[in-house]
Amino acid sequence: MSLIPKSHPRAKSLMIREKLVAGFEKGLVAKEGLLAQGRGEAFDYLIGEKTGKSAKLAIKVAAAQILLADSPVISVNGNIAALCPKEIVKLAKQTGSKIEVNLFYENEERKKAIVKILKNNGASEVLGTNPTLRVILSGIDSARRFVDKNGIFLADVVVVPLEDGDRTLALRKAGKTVITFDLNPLSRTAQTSNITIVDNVTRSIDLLTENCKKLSNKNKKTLKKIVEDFDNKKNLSNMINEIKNNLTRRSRIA
Ligand code: PTJ
Repeated sequence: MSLIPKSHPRAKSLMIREKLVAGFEKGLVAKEGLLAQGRGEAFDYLIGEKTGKSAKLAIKVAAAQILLADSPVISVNGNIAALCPKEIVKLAKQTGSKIEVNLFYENEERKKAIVKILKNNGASEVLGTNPTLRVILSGIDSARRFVDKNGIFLADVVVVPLEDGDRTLALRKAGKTVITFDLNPLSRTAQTSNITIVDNVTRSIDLLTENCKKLSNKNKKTLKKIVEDFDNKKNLSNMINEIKNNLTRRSRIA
């Protein structure tokens, strides 16, 4: 049972933290994942802990891009498995995407725990665990280089929530379109992805699924136009302005 009173002004943020700590205790999250959460929380504070205009636009474009994909894959790490396993499976089912476990801090036990929680939440198949299908994605030194031959290796569009910059770049070099969730608009991941959703993944993952559902009856031409009209760099710059305006508003109150 949660020890956080619902009336606490920072209840939502503290509950997300609790989820991650519970995920750590269940063997899903790396120790470093707790630090990554802290980094995210700081940026979430700066964006006002809400899904801003730029994030909403990126979500719509990401949805169009996933619907246009021939072979979309959602990459899952420890933090994502702890924070939103049910929502990941829902997105995968809505879009026909494959799910692949891919870890920065490789650990077989943790991988098994992640697969288990995804399956408990309805995933029929989780890639990234069969050693005979393991291939190397060049340009990465971390364990993230090991990918599934039928998953990320083959994918044209890869959703990589909470990522590290090296792999984003390697995926781009391998010709893949990369969609990421990252609360830090200045991170290498945010800056090198094709579509960056600067928002807390726990707030926006369902919005992405809803947008996929809403756009699923649109024709290819309409979806392509949504993607082609989008400029990630410009959107990130708008996002930074949203943070600036938020801080200016707060400095007036203080
Ligand atoms: O489970 P593993 O072994 O694959 O490890 C996963 C972590 C997250 C530990 C690993 O990928 C890592 O070290 O990530 P970084 O380099 O710390 O980057 C994490 C990024 O995610 C940072 O830019 C954070 O601001 C951002 N972030 C943290 N929590 C959230 C988030 N973005 C969106 N939603 C969040 N809840």
